[in-house]
Amino acid sequence: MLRPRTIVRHTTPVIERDAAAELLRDQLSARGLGLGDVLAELRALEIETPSWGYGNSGTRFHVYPWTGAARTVWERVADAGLVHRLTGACPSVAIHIPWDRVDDYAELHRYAEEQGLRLGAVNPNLFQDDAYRLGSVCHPDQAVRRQARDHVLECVEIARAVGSRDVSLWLGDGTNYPGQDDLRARYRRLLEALEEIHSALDPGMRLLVEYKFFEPAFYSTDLPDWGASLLVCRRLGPQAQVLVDTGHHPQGTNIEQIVAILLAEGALGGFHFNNRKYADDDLIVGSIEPFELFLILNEIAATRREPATARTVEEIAFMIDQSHNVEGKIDAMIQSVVNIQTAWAKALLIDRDRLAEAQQAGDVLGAHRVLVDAFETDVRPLLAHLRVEQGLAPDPVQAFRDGGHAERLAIERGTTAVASAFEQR
Ligand code: PSV
Ligand code: MN
Repeated sequence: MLRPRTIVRHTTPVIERDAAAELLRDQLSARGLGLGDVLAELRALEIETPSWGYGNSGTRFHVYPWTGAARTVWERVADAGLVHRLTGACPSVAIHIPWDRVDDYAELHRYAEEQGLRLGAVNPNLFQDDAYRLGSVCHPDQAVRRQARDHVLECVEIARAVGSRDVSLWLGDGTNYPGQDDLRARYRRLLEALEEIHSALDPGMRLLVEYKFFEPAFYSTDLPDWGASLLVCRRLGPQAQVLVDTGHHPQGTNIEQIVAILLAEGALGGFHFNNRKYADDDLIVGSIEPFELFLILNEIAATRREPATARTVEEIAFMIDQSHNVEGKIDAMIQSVVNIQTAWAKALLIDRDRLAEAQQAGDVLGAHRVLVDAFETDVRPLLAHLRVEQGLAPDPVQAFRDGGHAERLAIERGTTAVASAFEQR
């Protein structure tokens, strides 16, 4: 039974806010952590947002245009700049070519800098040309393979021109029916193309190899899982690393274990964070499975200081890859950033000594409770503290909503009629 609710309206008295701060300090010191150290770790987390998350997008059924949504690459970069100004945590924006193609990349680079941003990962598009009906770099026709490879090489050039470290590769390649193509031949074609692309990278640049188990192909996918990506990366060399998109696994997959193994192998290059309920839903990060997000970030937090994994952890690209179909773009992006920061803060609060002791003693429930204890800690005061200390509003989603940004963008940009989901992403 639920008792009837009594609604009490009050503003939080200072004494209660101080009590929250006290509680937080107690919680930290009980775990042997200092507030300053935790804040430093929180400040260190940089999240890259995707240009394509700021434009209109939809499903194959319909695209609902959002008033004020970005229409050009310049507007997408401007929106990413606004997200960074409100969160203090998103200093780079990923671009997708040709969606973000411009004549002068030096100008785009300068424009991003004016917005307080770097241009981040460059994403080739190997799934939208008519020529790619049977695949891109795995296509049976050598001319199509060459077209695909040349496009990725163009992206390497763009990355070079804008000072970006990463080219982030996802293929839509695969087959729809058994017998449609020779699976081993497709794998050979894949390796051949990626070897050439990898050898075009400058020292310090990386090729991030993303996998996905289905879609748009439904029988076989040429890079279906982390194992295939890792095998390919191993063939290519240390400048190739695996990219984990959290929406790209079958239901029930233990993603945090994949992350743990890739970390141990020094092969985790980055994430595409989003959330899913059924397929590759590209929903707001942490909106459906916040515990999963916490467990993924736990693996990162646990290994960030270990000599064997510290270097890999330092270089991980924490990127968001989501599209907003029925909600606004910018506040939803900020919500994703907040959810990642929340999960990261909780992961930092795990009492690692107690956890190790319980694990060593075979105390199954005890070990589990250490994780749950951190997950259930209210880290909102901690994150609010972090933001206020950086001169930001304590709640960046609210700051966006109160700041008149949506209204201003609606006046400046209006509503854009859109043709199809992918054309506008
Ligand atoms: C494919 O589903 C994907 O996750 C890849 O990262 C693409 O680049 C992106 O989505 C396109 O929206
Ligand atoms: Mn992705």
